[in-house]
Amino acid sequence: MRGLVIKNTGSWYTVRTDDGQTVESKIKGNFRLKGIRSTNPVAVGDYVELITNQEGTAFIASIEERRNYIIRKASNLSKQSHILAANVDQVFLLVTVNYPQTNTVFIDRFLASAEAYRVPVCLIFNKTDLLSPEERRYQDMMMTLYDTIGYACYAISATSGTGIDKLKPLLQDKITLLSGNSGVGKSTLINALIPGVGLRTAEISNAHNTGIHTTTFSEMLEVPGGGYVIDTPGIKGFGTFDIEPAELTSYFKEIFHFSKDCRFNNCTHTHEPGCAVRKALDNHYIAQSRYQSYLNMLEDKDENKYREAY
Ligand SMILES: Nc1nc2c(ncn2[C@@H]2O[C@H](COP(=O)(O)OP(=O)(O)OP(=O)(O)O)[C@@H](O)[C@H]2O)c(=O)[nH]1
Ligand SMILES: [Mg+2]
Ligand SMILES: [Zn+2]
Repeated sequence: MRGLVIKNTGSWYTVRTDDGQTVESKIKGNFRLKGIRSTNPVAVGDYVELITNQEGTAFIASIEERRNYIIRKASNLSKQSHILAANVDQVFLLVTVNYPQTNTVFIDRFLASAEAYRVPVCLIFNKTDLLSPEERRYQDMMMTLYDTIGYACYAISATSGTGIDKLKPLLQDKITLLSGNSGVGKSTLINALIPGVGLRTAEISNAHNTGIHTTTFSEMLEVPGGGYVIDTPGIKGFGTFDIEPAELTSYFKEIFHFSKDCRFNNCTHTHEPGCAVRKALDNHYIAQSRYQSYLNMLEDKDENKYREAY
């Protein structure tokens, strides 16, 4: 029997079968991504084949090939990875200028990883009701920057409802992954989008101005009128895998655009003469923050380690 994994709590996976049943399932055997150890070999969004048993539960016997997936290194320093979700049509990356502060390196690392799998990302700036005039100006600047690069940006308040109606049509008949730091309001936004769903939310820590990891497992929820959104646990950092410098350039859209005029086609845009990227940076066609994020990801290669802060 074929089904879609809609929830993952530890070793149990909730699967909605093609004929509309909901079956609690466990993994049979050993699934592995090529060469990568994953903390969750089966992810929300996977299509699986089930073997049901007499107790009404089932074994997951196989996974269908994934159209795409969003993967990051698990936040400890191990080689383990974590698949956020599989087979998604788009990502809403929730960011907040404050309460908590989302940093641009985190945003850019996420965007670059999504580029690697060609998953479109919208940036959703939440908690606009809390911003000071200065923070609002900063937000406008960020929205202009990312919009110019080619990422659609929306400003919303999940609690007051501002801007929510603009998001609703974007969700229709699509599978949308919601991601972002803990406390940015992912679950609150889903509660606003799907009446009665009642996801747990909690105030951020006053002492640290960060979320407290309220959502602990990923879950796919049905949107009225068609489509699904996936609520996920907040993530602190976004560690990526073995990306070559040439590849990395292509994951930063505007850097890639200018890199075509670099003198050397293996230019890393750090020290080489005739680098069109650094020239564009000097001329403010490329934002400093984006270039810093690019350098930050290049360093992964040298240090060969994941830094918790990003
Ligand atoms: N003022 C204001 N508060 C908000 C807004 N959106 C969410 N919050 C509050 O922010 C806190 C965190 O919201 P959650 O929805 O739990 O955040 P989350 O992103 O799901 O967090 P994790 O599950 O830990 O990843 C809650 O107290 C929400 O009420 C908003 O637009 N404005
Ligand atoms: Mg949550
Ligand atoms: Zn260059």
